[in-house]
Amino acid sequence: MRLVGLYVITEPALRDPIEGARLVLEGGGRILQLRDKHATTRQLVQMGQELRALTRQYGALLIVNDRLDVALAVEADGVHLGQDDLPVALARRLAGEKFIIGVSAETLEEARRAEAEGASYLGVGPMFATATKADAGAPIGPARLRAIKQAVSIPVFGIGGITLQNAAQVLEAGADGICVISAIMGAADPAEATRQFLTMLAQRGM
Ligand code: TZP
Ligand code: MG
Repeated sequence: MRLVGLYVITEPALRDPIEGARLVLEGGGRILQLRDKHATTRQLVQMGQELRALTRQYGALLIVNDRLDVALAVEADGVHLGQDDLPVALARRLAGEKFIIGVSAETLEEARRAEAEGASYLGVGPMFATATKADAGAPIGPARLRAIKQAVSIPVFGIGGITLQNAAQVLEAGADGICVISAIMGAADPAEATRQFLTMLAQRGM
């Protein structure tokens, strides 16, 4: 499965991750990330195993945030690493060539280094103001994504404050896809919100 289009991330403060994931999958979402900053390792493994079974049913990708050990333990498709997490080159050595390794990058330098160390895709943001990640910092905007996209050859996803209304700005900057938390997990009907994002992407040929 290609790393493009809609990438939806769980957030337990907004919705139970398993229930949220089920609704996203029902709505057609095919890239899912397990993200829970407060869960214990055991809880992450438990949720990861449930999400692995669910994503398999739908032929969807499962990525685990922060934790390569948990990602490998639950047989996820990949891991997403921030700049303070396991170094990318080390993760690549441990996980092998086929494993998906996503990396958060805010600057051109971080983006180029992540690619050189073996990243599979980049998450670039925050595109816009977001209340979902307390330490997200000031928005870097679609213009930075455009510059990063021109500097690397791996897929680039925009993240942070992305809604149905502003997603076009991110896509017009050259993003291969968009990562969404609150506009889907915080929606009254996450399955319908997922469908709306997928329709918008399809209208752009994605
Ligand atoms: N990384 C950068 S911004 C962000 C993360 C995890 C939060 C994105 O959440 P939302 O609700 O889509 O703004
Ligand atoms: Mg992280």
